[in-house]
Amino acid sequence: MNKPIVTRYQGNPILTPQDIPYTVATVHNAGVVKHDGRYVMLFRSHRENGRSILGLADSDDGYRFVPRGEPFMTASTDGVFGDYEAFGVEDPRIVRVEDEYLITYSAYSQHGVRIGLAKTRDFQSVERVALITQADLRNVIIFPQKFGGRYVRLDRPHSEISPWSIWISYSPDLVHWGDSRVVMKPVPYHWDEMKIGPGAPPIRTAKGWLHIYHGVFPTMDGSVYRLGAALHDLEDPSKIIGVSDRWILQPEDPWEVTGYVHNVVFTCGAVPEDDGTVKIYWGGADKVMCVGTARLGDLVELCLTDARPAM
Ligand code: BMA
Repeated sequence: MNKPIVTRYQGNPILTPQDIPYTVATVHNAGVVKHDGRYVMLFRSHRENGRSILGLADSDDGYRFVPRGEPFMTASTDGVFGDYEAFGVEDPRIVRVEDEYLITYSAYSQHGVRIGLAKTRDFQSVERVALITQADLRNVIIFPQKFGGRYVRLDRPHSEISPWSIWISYSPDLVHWGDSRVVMKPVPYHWDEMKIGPGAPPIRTAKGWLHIYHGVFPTMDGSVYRLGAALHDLEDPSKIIGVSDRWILQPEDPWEVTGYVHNVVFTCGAVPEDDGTVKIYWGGADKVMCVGTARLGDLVELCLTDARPAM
């Protein structure tokens, strides 16, 4: 067997529904960033009506998180956000661009799923900015810097003709997006053959932008969600340098194999550390939060030396 790329934290799961001071059925798919030297986790929770809200937890070490007393974002009831968030808010990603944190989240309603963009500077208050996609688009991650004066994101439109694939789009103002192109597709008869989607916001390394994504494989016993790694060009992120042929994490621990949805590891956040490691956060079986560490160099190396085609 290959040496594991991700070392699971011994204390997993690090956050569960029982830890939350308000009633939730799940704690999963969290975006995580370091803010003022502390870790902030924005997690998704199903309420007992099956609709999702976002809650916050704080940590000094990235492993032991203390949840706050109230949810941070619940479905808006006002204006255009109210129209498109009626079924809840899900799967937040957080990225720092200049001096603001941008939060992209799935907004569900009877009109389908769209992506909302919100901003915060302090994780005390939050301001909704715009709905930045039409329907049936999920998993938007924004790069932490601009390219040629434009913001860049990876996104994942849904299509009946082509399997769910990863696209890139550009914006002058975070609100209007375009110049979209497909950059990466599932590979037939491969662990990610059914669909792929952006995972954690890309991390800058000397050899390229490292993107940890999720891939799905269909089985007779339901779908399996795993994590993989891709490397994008530093100057032109629409160019993929390499995609690891191997997955980097699959459901193995009991709380990854069994939960709200079985056999799922799903990431929305990863935090690079000064020592060359990265803390990867993932939801286990859509029910609990887990963390593990990997060496950024090992992930980059996999993309460069053991690569499958991007498309
Ligand atoms: C996807 C999304 C994720 C979830 C995953 C596994 O379609 O709904 O939020 O983690 O399925 O259930």
